[in-house]
Amino acid sequence: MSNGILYSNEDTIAAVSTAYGEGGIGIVRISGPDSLSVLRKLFRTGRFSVPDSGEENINATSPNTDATGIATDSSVNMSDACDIDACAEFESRHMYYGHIIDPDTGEMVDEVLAVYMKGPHTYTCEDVVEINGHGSVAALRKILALALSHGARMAEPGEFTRRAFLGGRLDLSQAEAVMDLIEAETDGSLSAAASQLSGRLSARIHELRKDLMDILVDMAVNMDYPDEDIEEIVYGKLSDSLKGLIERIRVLLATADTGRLLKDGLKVAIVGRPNVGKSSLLNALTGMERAIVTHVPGTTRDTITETIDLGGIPVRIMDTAGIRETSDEIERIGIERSRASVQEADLVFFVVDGSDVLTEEDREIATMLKEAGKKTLLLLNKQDLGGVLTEEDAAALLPGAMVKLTQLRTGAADEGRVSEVLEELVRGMVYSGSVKQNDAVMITGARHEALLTAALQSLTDAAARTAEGEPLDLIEIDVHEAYDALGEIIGEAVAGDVVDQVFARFCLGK
Ligand SMILES: Nc1nc2c(ncn2[C@@H]2O[C@H](COP(=O)(O)OP(=O)(O)OP(=O)(O)O)[C@@H](O)[C@H]2O)c(=O)[nH]1
Ligand SMILES: [Mg+2]
Repeated sequence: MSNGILYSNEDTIAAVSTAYGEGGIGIVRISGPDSLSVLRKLFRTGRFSVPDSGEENINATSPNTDATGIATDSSVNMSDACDIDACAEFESRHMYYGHIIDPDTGEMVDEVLAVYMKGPHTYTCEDVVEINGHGSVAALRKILALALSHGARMAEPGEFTRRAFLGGRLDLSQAEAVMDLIEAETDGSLSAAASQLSGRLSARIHELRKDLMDILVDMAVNMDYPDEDIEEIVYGKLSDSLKGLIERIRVLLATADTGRLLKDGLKVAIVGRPNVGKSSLLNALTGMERAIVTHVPGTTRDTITETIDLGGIPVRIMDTAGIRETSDEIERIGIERSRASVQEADLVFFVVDGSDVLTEEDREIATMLKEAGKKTLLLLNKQDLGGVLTEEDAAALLPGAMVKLTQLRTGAADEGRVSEVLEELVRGMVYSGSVKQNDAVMITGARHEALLTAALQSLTDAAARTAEGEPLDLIEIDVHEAYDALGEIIGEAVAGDVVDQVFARFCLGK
């Protein structure tokens, strides 16, 4: 493997699978053949009581007596807890109440619920144990450390999902969807990831590959038993099939722009000269007092970024320092950042004071935006003070930009509507009219897009060769390339380093 890690399914891995930090619960996950034996060494069922407390305390029970996971009236004391063989059979998929005990010291680490899931119908296709402890960083670390010193090794990032892939439960595109799902920030990103995880993209790829295989078989037959009389029919049929497949791949690829937006979101830079209402716009969009707003020009010095959900698309909004000539060192650096954020942005909100005449600064910013060639929405703000600038002025300032009249003064009556208007606008700008978010199979990954593009190219070459009447064995090479490229999307016959790259994105514990 390219990163030097030897992946083997024969060992047992463990990791904290919930986010590090304080939480109601936290989960240590263990997967592999020794999962249950690790659990047995650490876990004692029933209530835990301190020895010599005067209570009746030695009554370790088999977990079977409490298959519902509800606390029983059994209890164990520390010395009993050290008796590692005292835990009897665990029934698969039953939750057991008990404690994690350090077998070496008898120390009670955490009160937990533990579940053992026998493979292969588990997340990893292996025996899996999950220990639900309190979400304390220290306790989770300790439970993990105990698991590691009693038969498990630390999981690599993404290794649980990698095992699901190697076990054949998920194909590569579904494994990628797991990470997309974890990272999803909006309903839109979530449903795109969930659809991919459910295998809708995989199914579409399988259909395409099946049809390509039919073509390859037909071609092979005709190559083996060439029949001059039907040559025209063979080429005609081949040409039709290729055209159909090319069209279907095109339709799929057409979803890539929307898919990418749903997954990666959209970056929007708010720019303008000082005091026009940029921070007021950020606050209106986020619905909170995120940035300081004052009447003093030059209030915002640094770039402030906040993510919001606009119509299902995660939108990262960057409020920037007002752009002007300045001798102030800090402000100057802030303005450099404003310019940089324009370069980074997919979309620019350019705010001008619509109640005032245009200034030289407005024109300079407009020139910068023209040069950057970014899609821009021009907001003529402060309409409540009386509109001085007209839509014609705006069109002259930045030809091609969309224009909106706004009033963003805090507390102004229509402040809330700004986000609605902008949402409508962002949707209109980014969704290519024909794509419906919910019912289409969507391409959300750059890797998938590149492979589909490669397949499309190979098939286009094949179609051109067919039209030229070139020999079938040449055409076959192109069709085969397309077949392989599509296979790589779902992880069929892919090289180990591709798999490594896919799982390198994953977090620990997944
Ligand atoms: N009357 C009126 N005042 C507004 C409107 N929008 C913003 N303001 C006011 O204009 C002033 C500047 O607003 P900010 O949002 O801080 O402007 P900015 O563009 O972020 O300014 P800098 O950070 O200095 O570049 C504040 O006093 C706002 O309340 C508006 O639509 N109408
Ligand atoms: Mg500001």
